[in-house]
Amino acid sequence: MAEECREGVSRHDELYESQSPQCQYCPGDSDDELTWISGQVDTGPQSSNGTKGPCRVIVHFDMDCFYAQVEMIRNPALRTVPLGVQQKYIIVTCNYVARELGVRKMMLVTDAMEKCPQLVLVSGEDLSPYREISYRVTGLLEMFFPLVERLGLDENFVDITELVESRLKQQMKLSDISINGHIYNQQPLDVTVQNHCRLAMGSHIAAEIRAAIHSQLGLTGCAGIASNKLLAKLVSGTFKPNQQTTLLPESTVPLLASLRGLHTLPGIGYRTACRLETLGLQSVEDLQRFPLANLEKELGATVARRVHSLSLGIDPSSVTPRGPPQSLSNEDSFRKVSTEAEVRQKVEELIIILLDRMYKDGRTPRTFRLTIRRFPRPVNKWFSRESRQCPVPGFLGQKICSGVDDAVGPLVKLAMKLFHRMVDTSLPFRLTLLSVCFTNLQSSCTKGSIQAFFVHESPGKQKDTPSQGVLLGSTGSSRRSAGGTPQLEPLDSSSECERATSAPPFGVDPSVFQELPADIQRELLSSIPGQSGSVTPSAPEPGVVTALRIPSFERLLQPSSVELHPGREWDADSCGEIGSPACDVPPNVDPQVFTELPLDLQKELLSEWKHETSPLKTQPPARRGRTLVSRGSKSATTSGSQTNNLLKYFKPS
Ligand code: DCP
Ligand code: MG
Ligand code: MG
Repeated sequence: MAEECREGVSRHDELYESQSPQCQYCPGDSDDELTWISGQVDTGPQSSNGTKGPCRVIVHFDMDCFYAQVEMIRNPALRTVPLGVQQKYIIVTCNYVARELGVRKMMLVTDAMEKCPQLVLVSGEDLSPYREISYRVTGLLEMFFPLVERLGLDENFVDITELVESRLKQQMKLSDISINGHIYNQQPLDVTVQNHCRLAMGSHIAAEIRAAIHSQLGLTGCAGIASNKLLAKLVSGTFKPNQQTTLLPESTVPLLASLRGLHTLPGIGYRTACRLETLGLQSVEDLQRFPLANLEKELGATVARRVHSLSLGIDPSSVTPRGPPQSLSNEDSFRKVSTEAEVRQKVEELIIILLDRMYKDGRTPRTFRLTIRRFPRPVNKWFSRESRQCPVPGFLGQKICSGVDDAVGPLVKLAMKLFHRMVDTSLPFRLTLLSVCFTNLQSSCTKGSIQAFFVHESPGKQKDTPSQGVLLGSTGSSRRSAGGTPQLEPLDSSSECERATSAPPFGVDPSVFQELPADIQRELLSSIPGQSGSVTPSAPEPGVVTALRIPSFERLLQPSSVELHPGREWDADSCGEIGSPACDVPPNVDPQVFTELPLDLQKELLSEWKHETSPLKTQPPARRGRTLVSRGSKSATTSGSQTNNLLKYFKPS
């Protein structure tokens, strides 16, 4: 049944938006099931399970019946009726009114209707509203805590250690400390134990955060407070809905023992659980007792140790803000698509929705990928998807990020080209899934201008971040309101502002800016509202990280195989997959880099190249690709007449 559900509800894959190239699908559906737990190791207070030394305090938040809550916010009349959110033939979630009446998450619609004939169904096929609210929740948390990590659409980890410590310093009498909410296993709080006090203080902060999420966004949710991410996640769903539970270190063992099977341990997905089962391991206790040396033989040292630690409740991984997703995709599954026309139509539908998301995201995609799944599935279901990808031509990238509709046609053409690389349409075929995906997303500011070559982003700060001036508090600092209750404060960004250096427009690396000739500096300045002509100091936006997107040396050193097709217009047929010859690119130019340039710069480079002397064009292939313009190309680098040639900005100095 579980497998069937996963098949039927392909959009669940999108829940786990790709934050890294490897983490495209949900944890249990890939090799990457340890991803969320395998990040950096925390270097703060060292006790990962709270048994020795001061522990970290981690909160895991999980929204109640998330999609259903979003639907109830959109239509408050749904609050009082049993509500199911439907994708294909599955109820992916339902509100708690429906749960009281026996409806469960991931039930077949037919079963749910049988249980609860008055169940009201809404379609949950379009994930946009859920995604939007999801980023608002994360944005709200990020306003007050620097360490926030998203997990799926409705969960966040927050490391509140610093705030706990600062509040404890202000606490007059530790004996007054109590726990807000439930204590797992009803373990008595011992205020003489340092970590009990830390977690107890954490429970009050967690309650404040939940109250803030409710007052600002109208959402309820559960929280788990513990000494690491693993335990916080495990404990957060103990009491539902709209409640919170704190795990004191001594109750770790019973918490782990309560898990029903190995796959219920976060970080151990279906695949690893299967491998462990072949070793005769069924339960978390089995894994705890299994000799590590034997486990290492089966899984390799790294995975074995991690998995073994997890079974003991040890998780040193830090709460790692991941920033915006590294790819955006849209996919659909179906019983049968077996003609080229059907594929084209499906692909077009998927692309239209994806383009809208890409436009709202604001970044420019550099790579486009098409994924298919065939029927019957291959014997090894872990390799049931096939993909092909290609670079997104520069002009198309610009169309995409400027939101013009005519990006659909060229993208469909590109997708069909990729499709034909996988499927021989002269033979019968049957597909059960199509997915379109933009990856290699790059920030752009003033699109289509030189400004676009300077990254100007605030990682993790999404457009949906709620306005400042609302509530909450800071990490490491808290103040008391008139009533004496500690209050959270927004993070102070003044230190970021102090980074302002000299003349460049914000978002532009000052040292790079100063290297540019005056006319280009002017162009940059004039492309920014309120900054024209004169060179005046300006501060970066709070939290802004500046970086230069003019091709880096590393990228320039990547080999490229470029064929000459001067003067040819772009068309989908001439654009290959990554690594294959690109269309209309000057020789010695990394095609990927070239596609990142705005159209006018591409044209300018092309026309300059066409006017170059023959040595550049006849350069031997072995020397190509080291730089956008070969170091050895005298005509491009040393000619006095080339002083203001754009090409010179794309070579290492
Ligand atoms: N979801 C989905 N497919 C799945 C699992 C979940 O589409 N296989 C969606 C619907 C959920 C949302 O993800 O609303 C969050 O998943 P949760 O497991 O947190 O479930 P809910 O938030 O709906 O309910 P709960 O109150 O139990 O957390
Ligand atoms: Mg939830
Ligand atoms: Mg959840």
